[in-house]
Amino acid sequence: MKILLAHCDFAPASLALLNLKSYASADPVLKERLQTRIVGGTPHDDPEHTIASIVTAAKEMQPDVIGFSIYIWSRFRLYEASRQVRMLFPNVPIIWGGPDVSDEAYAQELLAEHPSVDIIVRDEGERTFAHLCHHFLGTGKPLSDITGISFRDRATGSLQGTPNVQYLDNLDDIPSLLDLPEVEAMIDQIPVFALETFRGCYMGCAYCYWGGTTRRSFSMERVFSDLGRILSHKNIKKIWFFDSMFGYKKAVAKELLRFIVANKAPDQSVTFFPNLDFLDEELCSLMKQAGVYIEAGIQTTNEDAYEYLNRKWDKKFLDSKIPLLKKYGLHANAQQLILGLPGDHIEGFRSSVDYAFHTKPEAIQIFPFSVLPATGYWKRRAEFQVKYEGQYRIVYHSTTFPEDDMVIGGLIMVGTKWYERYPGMAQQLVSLLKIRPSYLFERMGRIFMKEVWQLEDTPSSRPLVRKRLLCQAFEVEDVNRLDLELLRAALNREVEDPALRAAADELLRLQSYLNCDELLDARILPEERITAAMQDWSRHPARSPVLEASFNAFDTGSVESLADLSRRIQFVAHPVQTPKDFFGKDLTRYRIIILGEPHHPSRFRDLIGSHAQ
Ligand code: B12
Ligand code: SF4
Repeated sequence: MKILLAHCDFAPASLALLNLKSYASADPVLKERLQTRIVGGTPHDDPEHTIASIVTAAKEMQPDVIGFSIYIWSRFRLYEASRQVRMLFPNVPIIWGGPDVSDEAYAQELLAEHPSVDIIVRDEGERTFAHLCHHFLGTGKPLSDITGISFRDRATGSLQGTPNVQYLDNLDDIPSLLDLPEVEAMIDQIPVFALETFRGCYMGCAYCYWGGTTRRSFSMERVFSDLGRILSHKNIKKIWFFDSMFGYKKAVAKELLRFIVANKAPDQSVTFFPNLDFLDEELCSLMKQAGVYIEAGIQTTNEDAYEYLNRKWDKKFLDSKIPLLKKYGLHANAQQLILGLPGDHIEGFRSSVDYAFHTKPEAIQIFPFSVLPATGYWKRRAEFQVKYEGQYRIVYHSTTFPEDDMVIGGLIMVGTKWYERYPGMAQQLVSLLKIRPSYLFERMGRIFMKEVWQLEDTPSSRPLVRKRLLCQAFEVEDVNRLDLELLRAALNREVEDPALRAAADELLRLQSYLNCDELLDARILPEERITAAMQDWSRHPARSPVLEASFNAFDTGSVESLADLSRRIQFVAHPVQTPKDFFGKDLTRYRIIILGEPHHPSRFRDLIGSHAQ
C-alpha cells in the first residue's frame, strides 16, 4: 500500500511524519507492505510552490492513502493542497493530523467545513496511524473502533468521533529516526537536527498545547545513543532538544550535559527550552560549559494574567531564578513575553517588558497571543470575548485587552525587534534618558510605522495598522530596516536638551562596543588584573586603538546628572569569543578596559602608555 505523507515545517524534516513511519516500520506486516513517501516544503516557500510539489508527488506516486501534518503555520496551504489532491483522487482516503487539528470539537468543525478530509487523527499519532494503515490494508479494525480519530462515515456522510487515544507507555517503542533512509540521506548535509526526548509537560499553561499530554520520556540509553550519533556528524552545528521538562530529573539532565561537554565539537551548540523551575547552580554551570542557548519563557509578570494562565510561577519566583542565569553568564538568553493574554492589560504588559529589559537579555521576544486549538484558552475563548484573525489566529481583542491597547502593544513589540539588534545601545539609552524601556520601544515603533511603513494610526486605518503590527510579527525583512539612522531621527525629534542629545550621539558612535561582554575598570580593579588584561589586548589581532568617550558610556549607572556627561574616559577594546544567537549565528561582543580619565590620569598611566604604543 502506497502512502504519501505531506508537511510544511520550519525544520527540514518533519519529526512527526518520521515518527509515524518509524513506529509503523516496527510492525512486521506494515514493514513488509507499506511504501511511504514524505513530501514537504517550508513556510518560507511560496504557498503555491508547496502545494504544487505535493500535487506533483501525488501524481507521480498514485498513492492509496494521503496524510497531511498540520500546524498553525502550515494550515492554510495544506488545506488547499488537500483540496487539490481530493479533486485529482476523489476516492483516496485523506487523513489530517497534528496539533492544529487535535481539539475534539474543532475536529468535527473541520470535517464539516472541509470535504477534502476524511479522517482527523487527534493528538499523539503513532499508534493511531499504525491502526489506520492496518484498517486500509484490510488487516485491522473498523474506524469506529480506532481510538483518537474523528471521521466522516463514507456510507452515511455522518461525522463521528472515537474516544481519545491511549498514549504510548514506552517511547522507545518508536525505533530511532536515525535509522530511517530519509534521515540517512540528509544527515550529512544539514546544519541543524532535533531530538525529541520527552512528551508532555506538568505545567499545562492555558495557551500551550505541549502541556496537553501525559508525561513520558525516551530512555537515557536511547537518548545517549542518538545524541552520540548526531554529534558525530560534524556538519551538524546545532542540536535542538524538545523537552519541556529539561532538568526535572536533575541527575539525568546533568549526566546529559556532561556527555555533551565531552562529545561536542567546539562549533556545535545545543538549544534547550529549560524549565526555570528546575535550575540550580550546577545545572547552570554545566549549561554554560555545554554552550546552551537559554530561552526564558516568562510570558508575563502580571498577577492578574497569572490567574488564568494556569502557571505555577509568579514574579517572586522569577526574581529568584533569573539571577542564577546571569551568574553563570548564560548570555544569549531570550526573554519571551506574550502580548494580549486574558487578564493582562496594557500597563501590566508594559511592566512585563520593563522587567524583561532589566534582566539584560540578548533579546526580548514578544509573541502576540495566538489562541491555539485544544488549549485552555481555546476552551474559554467565548468567556474572554476573544476576537482573532489570520492563519495564526492572532488575538486583537479580549475583555482586558481592547484593540486600542493591543495596537500600543504591537508598537512596543516593534521596539523590541530593534532591541534585538542593538541590546547594548538600548540599555545605555534607557539609562541615559531615564525613560521606561517600554516607552522607548513604543516610540521606536511609532517612528518605524511612520517612516518605513508610511502608516498613520487613525480610526479608518486601524484594522490595517493592527494587522501589520500583530500579524507582520512573523516576517523578518522589516527588522533589518530598524537601523541606527531611524534611531538618530527618533532621538533628534524626542530629545531636546543639547547635552543629552550629544550624549546620545556618543552612544551611537560607540554602539558596537556597547554590547560588551566584560567591563574592566582600571580605576577600581587591582593592578595585576589590569596588567594581564592589557597584555591580552596588546596581543589581540583585532584590538582597538586607545579610544576616547565623552562619558562612561559603558556603565548604565555612571550618569546621574548632566555634569557627568563631560567626564571623558579613555578605553581600549578587543572582541571576545562570542555567544551564538538562537539560529547559531555569532554575536560580536567586546571586552572593554577603561583606562582612566585623560584629565585626571589614573595610577595606571605608565602602564597605559607602554601598551598603547
Ligand atoms: C520544534 C517546535 C517548533 C520549531 C519548528 C518545528 C517544525 N516542525 O518546523 C520552531 C522553534 C521554529 C517553532 C516555532 C513556533 N511554534 Co512550535 N513547536 C515545536 C515543538 C516544541 C515540537 C514539535 C515537534 O516536532 N514535536 C514532535 C512531534 C513528533 O510531535 P507532534 O508535532 O505533536 O506530532 C504528533 C501528532 O501531532 C501527530 N501528527 C502530526 N502530524 C501528523 C500527520 C498525520 C497524517 C498523522 C496521522 C498524525 C500526525 O502525530 C505526531 C506523533 O505523535 C512543539 C511542541 C511539541 N512538543 O510538540 C511546538 C508547537 C508545534 N509550536 C507551536 C507554535 C504555536 C509555534 C509558534 C507559532 C510560536 C510562536 N508564538 O511564535 C512558532 C511559529 C513560528 C513562525 N514563524 O511561524 C504550537 C503549535 C500549535 C498548533 N496549533 O499548531 C506547539 C504545539 C507548541 C504550543 N505552544 O502549543 N516550533
Ligand atoms: S511550561 Fe512550556 S511547555 Fe509546559 S505547558 Fe507551559 S508553555 Fe507549554
